[in-house]
Amino acid sequence: MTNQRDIHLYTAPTSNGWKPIIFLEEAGIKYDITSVDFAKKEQKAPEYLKLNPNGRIPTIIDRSNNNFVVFESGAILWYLAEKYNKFLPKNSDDKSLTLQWLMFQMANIGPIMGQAMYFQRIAAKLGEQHPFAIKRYVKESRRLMEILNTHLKGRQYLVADEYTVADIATYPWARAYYWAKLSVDGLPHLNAWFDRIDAREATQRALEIPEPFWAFFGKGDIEELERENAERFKDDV
Ligand SMILES: N[C@@H](CCC(=O)N[C@@H](CS)C(=O)NCC(=O)O)C(=O)O
Repeated sequence: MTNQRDIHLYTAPTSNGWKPIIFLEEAGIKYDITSVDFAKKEQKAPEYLKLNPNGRIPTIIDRSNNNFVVFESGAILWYLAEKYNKFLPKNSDDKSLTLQWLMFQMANIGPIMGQAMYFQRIAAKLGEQHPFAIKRYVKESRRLMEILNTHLKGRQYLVADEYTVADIATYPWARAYYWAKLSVDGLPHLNAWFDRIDAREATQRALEIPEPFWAFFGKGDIEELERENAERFKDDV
């Protein structure tokens, strides 16, 4: 007899790291979790690189499928959606739309907002000032938020008025606009979508696993959290 659960998740409290947690909490699936400590560079350890060659979180191992490993948060969400038959529309066009918005998050919102966050909250804090990069990434991030806002007009969720993996991927990024020093003023449909997802208990519970990082959402001692977070990346400069 073993108490091991099917899914073993390696993650950390970040926008990408929360995606599989949101899925699993929403779907009511029990899972094992290993919190990866960036301060100790655990994401770059040789053992971890065998699971995730990119040296980043999240990663899952599916013990019920010959320890099949999945890395890249979008691929993890898709794998879980197919495995558990949740948060993925049945209709093939809606399924394609879900993949399109998931790709939009993975290829645009994540990388661009991630750089807006990095240059302002990490590089600047470590003494690297790059105003042009900041201007570019914040402007691009705002443009991406405007695209979401336009698309969400008259819609409850990104696709087919149901909560899908596209919402699950996009929310922990877009909702962290504070950390990217990005204004979402004047974007009523995006803000209404935030309110709708903020009201989902399982999603909010997920944001406290493996531990909260409230600074992403403008709460807590921002100065201290910013300092602590930047410290983890001090070898970058
Ligand atoms: N495209 C990857 C990006 C993963 C990623 O950048 N993860 C960040 C946290 S949000 C990370 O592990 N950072 C640690 C590092 O850069 O060493 C995914 O979506 O899984």
